Amino acid sequence: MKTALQNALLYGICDLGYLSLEQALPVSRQLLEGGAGILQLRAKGHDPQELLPLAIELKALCDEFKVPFVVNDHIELALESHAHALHLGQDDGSLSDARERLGLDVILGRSTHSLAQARAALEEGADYIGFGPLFPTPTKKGRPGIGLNDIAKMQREVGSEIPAFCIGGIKADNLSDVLAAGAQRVVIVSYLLTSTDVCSSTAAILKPLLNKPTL
Ligand code: 3NM
Repeated sequence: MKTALQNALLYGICDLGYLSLEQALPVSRQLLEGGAGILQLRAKGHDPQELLPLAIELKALCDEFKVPFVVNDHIELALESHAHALHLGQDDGSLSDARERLGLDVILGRSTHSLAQARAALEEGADYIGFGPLFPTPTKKGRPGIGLNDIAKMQREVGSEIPAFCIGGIKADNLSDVLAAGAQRVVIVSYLLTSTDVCSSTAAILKPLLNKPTL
């Protein structure tokens, strides 16, 4: 799955803040059919034990599409669902502890909110990073946008070593600015999950990502 991670340009999230449990699986399928190259289960405020059946279904879906399935925050849920990856925020514990419990094959991702944090995540052994939020976003309330100025530098220093996904407030009408600032890969949550046709919107977002120049 580490090769599939290298190929992923668009990171989709099955976020239970936007989707009901019933919608989670069919909408995730639409994200993957549209070309998302990696999929995360994000379920803030949910009891992780109750998420196990969904996590197992999403893992099987991701296996079908040969893309990594990522569990956000919950290491036990990642273990029990045999997820390909675990994503940890800045305050969610050390990557080396997670590595010890999950083994060398599991992909570990880290959220970063500055150039310094992006460098530190590379240093501590992250397999990929999120970098943002670029813009303020209702999906992660209360955080200022970090803007576009550091993307090119982050991309050169960190994104040349491990996949770096820009995140936060990205949608169709600002994607060209984000790409012009140097982004190579993006995570998009609310714009895709609130779209009337998730599969077509995902495919439309993927298109310029496939055609962008590399730095
Ligand atoms: N993490 P949307 S921003 C889940 O900066 C998340 O670490 C962020 O959702 C970070 O595409 C974010 O709806 C929300 O803005 C992304």
